[in-house]
Amino acid sequence: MSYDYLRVTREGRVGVIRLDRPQAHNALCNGLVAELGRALDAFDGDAEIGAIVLTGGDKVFAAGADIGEMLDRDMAGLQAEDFPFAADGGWAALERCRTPVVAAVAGYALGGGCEMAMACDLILAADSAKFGQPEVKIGTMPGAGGTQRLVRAIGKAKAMELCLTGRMMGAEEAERAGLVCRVVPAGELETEALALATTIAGHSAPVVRLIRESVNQAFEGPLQAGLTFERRAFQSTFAFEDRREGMSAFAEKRKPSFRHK
Ligand code: CO8
Repeated sequence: MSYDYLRVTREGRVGVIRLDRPQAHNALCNGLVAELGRALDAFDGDAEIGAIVLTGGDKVFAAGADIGEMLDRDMAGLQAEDFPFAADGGWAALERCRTPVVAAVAGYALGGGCEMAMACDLILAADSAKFGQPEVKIGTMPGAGGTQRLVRAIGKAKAMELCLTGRMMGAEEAERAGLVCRVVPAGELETEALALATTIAGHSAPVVRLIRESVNQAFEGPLQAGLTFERRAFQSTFAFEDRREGMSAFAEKRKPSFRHK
């Protein structure tokens, strides 16, 4: 598959997608989002891929939706295609992707860029990362999860401040607030993101799927429903050979060799 706005590679069992539209600070034009959907779907359907890294450039992860493209849009048109769940389905592909996606963020992750990182399963940040929802400054508002995922990730107080003022939050603050799992020196972001994704991809894929869905239950739903979901998911790992292999390997003091990767 060839791409105009992405660079797509693979490192062992990790699929790497790099947003590559540097002249527009990786603004998320429709073409880019459509390509992202294709790349994600391809990796998600590939049994040889156990995790995905989504990253951008050194200075910008993504500066949000493409403002030029949006300038002359009208409400009826956006509503008809349910933008950003556009007809080409790019954004929806990110929402439905079941392979864990690590967002590796250096520089600006703003507006739709911040929302894109938050739609991933976890965010690893370079110390240069800056997160924000500046839509209010251009007369609009977050439209792809900014007012929802940000609140769940960092709480109402800080999310409200960021969305109402457009202020950017640096990497250290983002880690303290719980938006990112870790901050690493900018020069080590790629290596660390690959290491993180490789660790995930080395585990049993069906178990990883259940853990991911269980954590998302906590993020999305009420506690009792989440606890029940988790118990059932835990119990169902006992249907996998990989569960027996993992525990046997521990007892025999050797590394497990998981069958379902
Ligand atoms: N859209 C289009 N072009 C952009 C965007 C953007 N979001 N951001 C930057 N660019 C372009 C600039 O126009 C400029 O192009 P040119 O060189 O041709 O003039 C080039 O990228 C470099 O930008 P700057 O000169 O502004 O670079 P600076 O380093 O001075 O500033 C900033 C970097 C701070 C990132 C600045 O560019 C900026 O503030 N960008 C806009 C950020 C923003 O407002 N984002 C929110 C957009 S709205 C949104 O995301 C709604 C989300 C709804 C869901 C979307 C799903 C896809």
